[in-house]
Formats: sequence, C-alpha cells, structure tokens
Amino acid sequence: MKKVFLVVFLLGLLQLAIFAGNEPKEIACKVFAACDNSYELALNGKVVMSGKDWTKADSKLLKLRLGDILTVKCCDSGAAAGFALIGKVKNKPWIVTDKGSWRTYTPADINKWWEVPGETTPCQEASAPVGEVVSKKAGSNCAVIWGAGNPSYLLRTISEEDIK
Ligand SMILES: [Ca+2]
Repeated sequence: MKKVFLVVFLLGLLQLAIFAGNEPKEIACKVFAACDNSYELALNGKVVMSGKDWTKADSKLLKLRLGDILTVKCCDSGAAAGFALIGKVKNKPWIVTDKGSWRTYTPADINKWWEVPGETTPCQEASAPVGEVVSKKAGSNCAVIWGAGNPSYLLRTISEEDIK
C-alpha cells in the first residue's frame, strides 16, 4: 500500500514539474527607444516607457513573455518623423524596429489607443536621425519606422519565433 502512495506522490510531482515547464518563460530585455518627436510605449496595455526628446534614447529593463504585446503611440511635430527601438537580451539585439516584424493599426478608441483592433497593416520604414541616436546608445543597428498617420500606432508581438 505504501508503494502505491509513493507512486501517486511521484506522479503528482512530475505533473507539477510539467506544469511549471509550460509557464511562459520570462525574458529580461533591456529596451532602448526614442521617437521623433514623442512616444508612449505600452506593455500589454500599460504604459511603461515614454519620451519627448529624440536626441536622447531612453532605456528600461522590461520582462517579456510569449504573447506579450508592445504598442507604441508616436507623435510627430514637424520635419522628420520616426520611431526606433532596440531590445537586447544578454547584450545581444533581440527585438528591433524593422519593417517586417512591426505592424501599424488604427485604434477604435484613441483614449484606449493600446487596444489593438482585429486588422493591422505593415508599418513603413522612415528616415530620421533618431535611428542613429538609438543605435549609438544600444551599440547595434535598427531601422526607423512609422505608421500611417500622426499620431502613428505601432505594434510588436512577442511570438514563438522570438522565444525559440
Ligand atoms: Ca519631427
């Protein structure tokens, strides 16, 4: 009888271990960002970074998981316009602004601009010196991107591809 209990106990432990293994892994990512001219960056709907000076890149350590959604509200106030971001993990570039993995969208409610509607479209590459500012601070390269309007709304999802 004691053996049965032991087996049940061990199976329970195994199940716990498997469950723990399925928890989305948390990745510590140091994010460098700046926008010409100002931005707010939200992680899953909560603003975690913002800046108003494109000549200085901001940096912050964010803990990201599979399925997390980064949304950015970018505002321009004339001349060049663009947003640049480099997220590094263990000092290597991990998520970086580019035309391929970032999208743009039009929020249904501008007061809840971080809520992404069903339809998103590809963002466009922009030309603004803010890219060099962020690249210099992070020590690696990135593209400068923009959406369709002003403000522009940008989106990056942490996908399976990022985690593997
Ligand atoms: Ca500008």
